[in-house]
Amino acid sequence: MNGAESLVKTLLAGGVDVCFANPGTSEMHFVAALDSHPEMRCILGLHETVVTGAADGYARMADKPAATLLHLGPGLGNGLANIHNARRARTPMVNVVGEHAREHKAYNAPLTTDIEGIAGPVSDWVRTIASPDTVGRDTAAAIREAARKPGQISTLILPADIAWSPSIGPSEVTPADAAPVASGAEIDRIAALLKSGAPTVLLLGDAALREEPLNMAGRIAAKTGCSLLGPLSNRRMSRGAGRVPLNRVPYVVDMAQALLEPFEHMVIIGAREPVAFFGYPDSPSRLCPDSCQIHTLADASYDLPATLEALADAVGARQAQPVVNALDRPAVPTGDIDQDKIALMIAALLPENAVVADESITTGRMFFPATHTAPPHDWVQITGGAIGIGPPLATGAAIGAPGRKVVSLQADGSGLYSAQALWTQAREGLDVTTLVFANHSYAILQGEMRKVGVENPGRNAIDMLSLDRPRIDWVHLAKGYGVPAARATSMEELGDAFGRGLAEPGPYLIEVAM
Ligand SMILES: Cc1ncc(C[n+]2csc(CCOP(=O)(O)OP(=O)(O)O)c2C)c(N)n1
Repeated sequence: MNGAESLVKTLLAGGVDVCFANPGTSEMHFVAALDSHPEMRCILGLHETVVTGAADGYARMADKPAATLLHLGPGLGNGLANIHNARRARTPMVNVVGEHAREHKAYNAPLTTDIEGIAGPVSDWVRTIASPDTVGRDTAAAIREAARKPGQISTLILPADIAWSPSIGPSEVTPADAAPVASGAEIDRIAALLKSGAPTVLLLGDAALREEPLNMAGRIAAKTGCSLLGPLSNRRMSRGAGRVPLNRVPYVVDMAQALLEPFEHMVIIGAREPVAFFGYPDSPSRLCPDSCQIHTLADASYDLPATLEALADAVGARQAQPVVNALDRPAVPTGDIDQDKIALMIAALLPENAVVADESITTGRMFFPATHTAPPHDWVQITGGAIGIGPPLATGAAIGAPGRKVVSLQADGSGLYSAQALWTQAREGLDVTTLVFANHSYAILQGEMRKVGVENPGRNAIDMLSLDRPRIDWVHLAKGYGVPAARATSMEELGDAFGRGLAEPGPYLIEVAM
């Protein structure tokens, strides 16, 4: 057995059986090893940003890591933005990056780079495999580190000669250590705070946003009168009918400040203190009022469901009835298309148990209120602010959640960073219905420009923030990648096309004229 085979066998032994890939020459022995293991599902992405974004979407839904296969430093570099997003989401991921054969490195061939240097800032764990006999052990360590709560990025660098040399074989993967529960003393302190009646908000993040822990938080809120809130950007939220309604900290600083203003205490469970996305002149970075005390009961590395259960017990909330959303399917709106009507249409038509992948940027800023009452669904979104995750995220989510419809809510500018993920959706026959909000601009940045006081932008600024010269035709673009598509210019057309996309298996794209 060679090193590459040891690596594949160890991945499989560790439950990693999906590999998103864009290989090159230095990875050919690894490709051959993958080929001799059909139990590993290999999925080609036509750019590394598709590979890493899809691995993120997969892990968010499958609750276990995928592997990626990336070609030396430049391949890894192409995938960095979505590795960054995955790290912000605390998604587990095992990147396998090919490297030149060790002797060949000395000759400074064209693809030679400092791979560890490129990987370091976006990885929680990096290792270059040093011997064919440690491949199994190093791969097992990479999987174990990726699985460390709440989820980490492992990057394993595989020199070509180690891939092709004889190896002692795979290793067993030992499970990651159990996550801790908040201490009894801390639980009691927070319970006393909640019982005091002081205006308090629980900020819930990460695993606390799944159905059961969210329900437990709802019981605590029902019993104590505290408020519940989620961070702006989240890996995965359980939403819809029967679930506890949860709004997020708004993007716009004034709105966030207004929402947080009344609270004397913020209790953090699986999140971080909310801060503004950017700094602005004369605008704060922290969003809570200075008078608000921040209490971190548990960061995301804790066992959040068990921590919420312990807190519920401490305030006597186990039997309390949480407020949950009732199912409400509004009629599909008619007439001109606008953001509020799109939200209502989603609530009207979203299938039960759908997965919503959200990179809708400006158009989707207010999608949450109207979609609380849709049937139960999961919502995954861009987490690290690096745009271009939407099409791959939806692609990976569809592979990680087979049998569930994925609805991809996509801003046009962001979608163009990784539109070729549509080809992977077509090739794999993935059940993804994409709505592209075609405002033909970087609308969010036009707003940011106004915020810095530029009311009448000139030619350079207009050209940097608009996409309409020429307009991109998403219907042809999608069809070119093998995805059937339609354009909607009214709510009637949009409702029909969305219904069609949801009814038919496989990918479908609708360009929504905004
Ligand atoms: C990787 C990366 N490059 C650039 C940016 C800067 N940026 C933020 S939003 C944006 C444009 C978004 O436009 P679009 O996706 O069309 O959203 P809209 O606001 O129009 O809905 C850009 C370029 C970024 N956030 N991430």
